Amino acid sequence: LNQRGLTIWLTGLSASGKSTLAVELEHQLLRDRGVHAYRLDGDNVRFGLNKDLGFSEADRTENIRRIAEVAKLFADSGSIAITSFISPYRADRDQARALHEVPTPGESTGLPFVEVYVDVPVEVAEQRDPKGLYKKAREGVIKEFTGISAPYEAPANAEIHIKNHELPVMDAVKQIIEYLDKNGFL
Ligand code: GGZ
Repeated sequence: LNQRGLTIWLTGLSASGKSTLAVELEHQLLRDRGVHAYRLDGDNVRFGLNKDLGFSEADRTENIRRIAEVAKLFADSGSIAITSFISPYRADRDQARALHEVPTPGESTGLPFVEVYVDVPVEVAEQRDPKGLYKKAREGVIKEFTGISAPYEAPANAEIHIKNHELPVMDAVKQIIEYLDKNGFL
């Protein structure tokens, strides 16, 4: 048995719907496909492993670096790692990709890295504002808020581009599962 996994890397603004998508994707992979999937998100990473990190550019870079290393371990163990972080900097996402795709010594191939751009216009995310964070960012209470006072560098070559405004979550998940099927990952 030599079954290796992969990492599905979601990127997008706060309130773009990454978490909802990740939860449903994990659920369908487990329930319908019987493959093991594990979600990494703010709740289980930023409050644990990365609780020493904030939202400066350097801290976000370190946040993403550690998450990429952990995702790679899950993928290497045969799981599908699903990461759900803003990951606003293109260079950081490219590093995460390289970490997976470049074979480690002793392996002949790297691990697949599937970047998913969860795309909603910032106006839509701000309109949703489920936690009132955009409002606080506008008021200057939260500094360096992605999309308002800190950058979001949209992916140019993501494997999957989900236009997530007014797209039902089931359709978005379907788009990802179809990609995985078509590429022989499931
Ligand atoms: C962006 C922030 C900030 C700032 C707190 N900028 O909607 P949420 O609440 O649940 O998701 C956001 C989350 C972003 O953490 P990530 O680890 O995904 O960010 S990154 O990949 O950039 O490291 C938001 C909340 O944390 N949050 N302050 N200044 N989002």
